[in-house]
Amino acid sequence: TGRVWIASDIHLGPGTPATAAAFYRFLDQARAQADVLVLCGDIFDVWIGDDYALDAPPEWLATALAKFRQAAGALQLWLGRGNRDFLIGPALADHIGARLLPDPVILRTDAGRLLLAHGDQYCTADRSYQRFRRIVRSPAVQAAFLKLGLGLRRAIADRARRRSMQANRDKPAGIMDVENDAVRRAFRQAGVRLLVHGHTHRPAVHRLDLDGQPHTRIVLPDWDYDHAPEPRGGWLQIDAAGPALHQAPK
Ligand code: OKV
Ligand code: MN
Repeated sequence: TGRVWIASDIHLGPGTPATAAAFYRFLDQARAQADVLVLCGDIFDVWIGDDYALDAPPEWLATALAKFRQAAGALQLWLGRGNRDFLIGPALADHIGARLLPDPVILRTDAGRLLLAHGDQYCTADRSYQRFRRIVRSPAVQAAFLKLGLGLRRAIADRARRRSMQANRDKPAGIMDVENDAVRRAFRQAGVRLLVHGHTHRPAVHRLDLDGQPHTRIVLPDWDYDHAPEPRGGWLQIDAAGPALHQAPK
């Protein structure tokens, strides 16, 4: 597969121009240095349907789509969806020249097989989020949502985001992280020794023993050059030498 770069949780949107600029510098670097670029969810902070992006995109989004297309001209671009942009569909993937990935998915790399996931599915202690997830991931509910006009979809999204921010304020930090049981289950089911995910915004390399074998869970960083006290972002590089986390330049 050559050199694979994996990034997630960029949360692109209209209000984060510095994050977008940093991420576009990263895309230029990926075009020059990587063979495959995998984005594994929450690339966009809000996604209410591909039609919204393709019919008359606002300027920040038109720019983002052009950057993705340009990247996809030079390398293979694989697109996973997250808990925010889970409504991304084949129309967007087509438009930017990307391949949509299932979540989770097993990737074969020069460093062996790995399980790639967004990560929200392992946050099983957050029961109210998992309830929300089951509802909005149901195909019937999604089809109904996508039939609504854009104005109504936008209003529902704004409301869901406000309610979620209120709810998260009252949640202890621990329940917003992944659960070890869910991680162990995922390892056993996939039969791999390496799990890569984002979502929690707690970048780290975790080592754990499972059935007497060493396993590794790598958590990707989120990107924030607009609000964080220290700009942050980064990616995982995987080649024959193994996985290596890289920090994006300040
Ligand atoms: C994404 C999250 C908002 C978390 C709604 C059906 C339904 C899709 C939707 C609306 C919201 C995505 C699409 C958004 C993620 C939030 C708030 C919390 C924790 C429906 C299908 F049920 F209303 F009909 N949505 N948007 N949250 O604004 O991008 O992940 S969103
Ligand atoms: Mn996420």
